[in-house]
Amino acid sequence: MGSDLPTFDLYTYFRSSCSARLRIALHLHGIPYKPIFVHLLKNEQRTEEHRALNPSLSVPVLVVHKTPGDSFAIPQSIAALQYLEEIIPSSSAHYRPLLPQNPELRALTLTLVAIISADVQPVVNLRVQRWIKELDADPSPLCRQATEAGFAAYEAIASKTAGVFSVGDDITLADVCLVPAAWSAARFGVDINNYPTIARVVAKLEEEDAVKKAHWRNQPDTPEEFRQASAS
Ligand SMILES: N[C@@H](CCC(=O)N[C@@H](CS)C(=O)NCC(=O)O)C(=O)O
Repeated sequence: MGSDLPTFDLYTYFRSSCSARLRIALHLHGIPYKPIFVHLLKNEQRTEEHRALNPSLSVPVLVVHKTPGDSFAIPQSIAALQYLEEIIPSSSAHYRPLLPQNPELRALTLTLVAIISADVQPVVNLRVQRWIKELDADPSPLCRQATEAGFAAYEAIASKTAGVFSVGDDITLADVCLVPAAWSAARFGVDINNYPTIARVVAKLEEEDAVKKAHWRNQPDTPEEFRQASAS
């Protein structure tokens, strides 16, 4: 990495869609990071050590080392994505804006980001699925329904804004959030082909090296049985 940026640690879990947003963005920028693995099924997000870093008891957390001895943590994925947008100077080799300059397109990009990050993911999150199971109910129908409702909204907007990607022909933060949501959707039995713009854009995104590197099947903490060269 060039000397123009801080160094980064990323608290991540292979199957976390929110962590995948950061992995994709960091790879798109070509910024190396040190992954620190938090096993969600083993409740490592609920330790006192993790609470001190992230009171929301979740991943990702992006830790920014500005100078030796001067670090801070960003414990929300969208805030971390936005931070990266703001600190990388246009003179940097890592500069690759993921938010359009045009205010209208930027607003539409952030609308798509919010559909995934505020309307869909919180409903399908691990802790919500666990709460539903505690009521002796099956969380799968709710996960599918919340994803389908969010994808219908995303499709309605992206069908008007998309070029090669969700908004125009450049990858934006909308795409960074969409592709991990599509991986989760597959687990919930959602047929992505019901959303033609989403299906087309996700297929294109999956050709990107940054997305391949960030894929949940390709992480150092991915268990052996999930490792596969080309699966969703
Ligand atoms: N709004 C948060 C959501 C983070 C979140 O829910 N992360 C999930 C993984 S995608 C998590 O850590 N879940 C652990 C749990 O629910 O116990 C963000 O965007 O960072």
